[in-house]
Amino acid sequence: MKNYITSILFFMGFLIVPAYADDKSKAADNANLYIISPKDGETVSSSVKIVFGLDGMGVAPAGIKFNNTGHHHLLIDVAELPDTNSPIPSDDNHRHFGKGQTETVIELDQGEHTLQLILGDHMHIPHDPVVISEKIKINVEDKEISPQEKTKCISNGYGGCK
Ligand SMILES: [Cu+2]
Repeated sequence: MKNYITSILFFMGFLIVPAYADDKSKAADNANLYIISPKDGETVSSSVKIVFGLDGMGVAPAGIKFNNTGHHHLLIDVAELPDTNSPIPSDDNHRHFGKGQTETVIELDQGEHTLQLILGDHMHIPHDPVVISEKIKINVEDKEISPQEKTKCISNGYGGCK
């Protein structure tokens, strides 16, 4: 009788534990996600161009289920990773690139910011194991004004732009 109950418990445990793990999209063994630009510690202007790097896997738009692919998610100033068994949240700090983009330009306030990339599958759920980049820190300074813009401001009689 005791054996019987043990077997049932064992069997139930077997059913419950791997259930979600099996559903997750598998990452390629050699997957490597990284931020090409800006560099860690770089000082940039408030319009920041960010270039995503991914080796060992491919990029596919959201909704397209294809082995060894995913789409980029940019985590801006995210201190604590969201639950990696659920779809990545979508807000100002968690940006999705569901069309398969591999770069973007974002506006950031002056000061220090962190950037990190995480790959999500067709359902926006991180892979197993999670494909994530190192977190980099950048420093954002005042927006630079282009020479053309400066000339325009001077010719408008403002004596230059602030
Ligand atoms: Cu997504």
